[in-house]
This record gives sequence, C-alpha cells and structure tokens, in this order.
Amino acid sequence: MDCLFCKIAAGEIPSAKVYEDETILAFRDINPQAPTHILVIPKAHIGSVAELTEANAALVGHIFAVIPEIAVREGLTGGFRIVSNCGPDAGQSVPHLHFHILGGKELSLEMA
Ligand code: DGP
Repeated sequence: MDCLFCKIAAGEIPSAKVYEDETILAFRDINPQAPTHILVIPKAHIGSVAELTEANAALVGHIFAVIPEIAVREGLTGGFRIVSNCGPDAGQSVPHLHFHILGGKELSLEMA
C-alpha cells in the first residue's frame, strides 16, 4: 500500500524515532506545532479512528500505555495534549491512524 506512515513504520522513509516496539512506533513530527510534537502510530495500517473496532482494543490500549512513558521521557511535566484528526473536516492529512502528542508549552485551548 502506498502509505507514508506505513513506509515510516517499515523504515523505508527515515524518521526521528522516540519509541518503537513490535506493534507501534513514535517519531517526531516533521512540522512541529509545539516544542514537543510526537506522532504515535500502529505499524499495521489503520486509516483513522473511524476504522477502529473492538478488535483493535489491545492495540489502542497499548498506545495509551506507552504515551505516558513517552511524556515522562520527554519531560512533559506540565502536561500534554493528545490529538487524533479523523477525516477531512478535522484536517487529517495522512490517512494512517496517528495520535499527536503535543507539549512543552502552554497550549492554546482553541478547538475549532
Ligand atoms: P494530520 O494532519 O493530523 O494527518 O497529521 C499528520 C502529521 O504528519 C502532520 O503534523 C505532519 C506530519 N508528517 C507528514 N509527513 C511527515 C513525514 O514524512 N515525516 C514526519 N516525521 N512527519 C510527517
């Protein structure tokens, strides 16, 4: 499949990795919106949150168990935000499920 994040997951396109295991990868966003801006993706292709089902519960749980570890390692003591844009109205630009970790400054509360 011609998917940018599948290629990053496979190591075919380089990325600044911050965490990797058998099922997920975290790497720095190429266009950071905050001092710390990391993307967490499953290695297997899932298009977005809209495609998640109960079958993905363990994977999503794993992602959300690793996110706090990354936050500690990145020194995000003041907090952080998790964002997952889903579909065109949300501005999703890469159609492979990803969770943004944003932190390192006081973030704007603007939501829309
Ligand atoms: P979204 O707009 O929510 O689909 O987020 C996609 C993010 O992916 C966006 O913040 C920029 C980032 N991105 C796009 N291409 C690359 C890339 O080749 N490498 C990295 N590290 N990040 C990328």
